Amino acid sequence: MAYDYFRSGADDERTLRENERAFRRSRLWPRMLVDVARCETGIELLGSRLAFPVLTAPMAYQKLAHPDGEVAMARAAAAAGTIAVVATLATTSLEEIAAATPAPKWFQLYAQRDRGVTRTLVERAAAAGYQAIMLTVDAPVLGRRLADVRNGFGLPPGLAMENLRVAGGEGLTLAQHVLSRHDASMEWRDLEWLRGLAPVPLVLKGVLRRDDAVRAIACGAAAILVSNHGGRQLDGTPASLDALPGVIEAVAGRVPVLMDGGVRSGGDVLKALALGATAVLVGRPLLWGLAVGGEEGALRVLALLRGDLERAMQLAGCATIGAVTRDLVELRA
Ligand code: FNR
Ligand code: LAC
Repeated sequence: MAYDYFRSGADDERTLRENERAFRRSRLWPRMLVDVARCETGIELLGSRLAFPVLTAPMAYQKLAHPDGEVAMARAAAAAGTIAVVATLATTSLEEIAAATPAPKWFQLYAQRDRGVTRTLVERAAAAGYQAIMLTVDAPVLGRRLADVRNGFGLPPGLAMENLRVAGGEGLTLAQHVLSRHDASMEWRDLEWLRGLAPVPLVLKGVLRRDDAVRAIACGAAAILVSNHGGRQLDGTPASLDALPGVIEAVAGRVPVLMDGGVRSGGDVLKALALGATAVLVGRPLLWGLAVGGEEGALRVLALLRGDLERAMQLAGCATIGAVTRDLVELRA
């Protein structure tokens, strides 16, 4: 049941497949005879220094993968020198995760129907030192994941959505939980209210369209995450990699643009960066690492990605992230 939940995409899983395929279709055009004896993968993002441009994606219910759950994931991110994005639907409270490591973290927000609950979540995250609020905008309702429907998937007894103090075993499926709690009425104009709740930057997760990206900036977003939720929401959307260039063009450098969906290797990271992304997020591979080896397992996945990126950069003739230019990648339909 847990494996099905982690792996699945919505409906026919076309978008889920496309995310990885888009990376496989695209090509790298390496530059030769560049001094890459030293390679520097570090970046700056919203005031934080990252050892390499890969963040851990917010994912619900991480104690389903390993008893150490979100704490292990956050510690792995810290040890790797990057930022963990902690989910509203975590099975560990945001305060406990914050206490587990002093490294910078962001909080992923699902806006709740009860605005008082949303307000409290944002205030708690800010008080606990989270450095950005990442509002997920692609899930007013939950996508239909057929395996989860068959399994009647919900949080099992013994675990709880600790940030919301909702226990598992209450008989609600995840889809029912989302339907009863998430605010499906949220609109652009509500972002002003949200931004007023705490003085932390707001990042919008789940933007695919150019016009939405422009609107996000007009509403004060400090960064935009191009994402189709790992193919778990609306099936039939383009691969994140294919949506990226349009958003990059529309944003025109005004705010950092991040992407996630299908990133599985250092070459994939390089491709996203070449198209203009400032950083990428990785989802499922980290859950597999977490399931196999807890904190060490998740850290191993991050270390593999970092080493892989460094090698890809050197082989492509890039000694720094700044040297990763648009001409290095060719997108193919
Ligand atoms: C997610 N994702 C997600 N996103 C979010 O904003 N809030 C959430 O609670 C979750 N939960 C979640 C659970 C699981 C099991 C998965 C696999 C994904 C989406 C996630 O943040 C990210 O967008 C994708 O996972 C990226 O795609 P890849 O790297 O998994 O291909
Ligand atoms: C998911 C949610 C909860 O993708 O965002 O399962």
